[in-house]
Amino acid sequence: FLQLFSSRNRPSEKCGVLNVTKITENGKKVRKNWTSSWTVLQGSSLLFAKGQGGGTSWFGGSQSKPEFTVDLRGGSVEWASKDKSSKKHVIELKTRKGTELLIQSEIDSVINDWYKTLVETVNTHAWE
Ligand code: I3S
Repeated sequence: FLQLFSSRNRPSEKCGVLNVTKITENGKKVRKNWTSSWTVLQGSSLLFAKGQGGGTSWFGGSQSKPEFTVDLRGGSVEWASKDKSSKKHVIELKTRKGTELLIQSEIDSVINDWYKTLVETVNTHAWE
């Protein structure tokens, strides 16, 4: 995981801290559980590692293992409708396998950048 982070920044790579929750897993609705996650996009994979209280002690430690990964190929990205969350700046990600995630940041520019990058990623890898 650290290797991913320290590798050269190609356009298909991006990382940062986002608020994340699953809302559906394999087509089944799951309970929301917003957590702050270190998020890394590499190619068509989006990796999440759980943060701890906003600190950085997990970084580089045993907890820097990805918590979960989603494959964006064949998935979709859109701004979440109001009924999905009361939060501002929420993106809804759907994977081909029927997992739905919400990702959010309080910071406009951060979430807008992620939106652009994720849309590009889905478009680039749509037919693989
Ligand atoms: O879509 P919901 O059910 O209103 O989502 C809220 C709940 O998940 C809530 O937790 P509880 O499961 O303890 O009720 C969360 O604290 C809220 O953040 C969720 O709503 P938002 O609108 O923040 O996504």
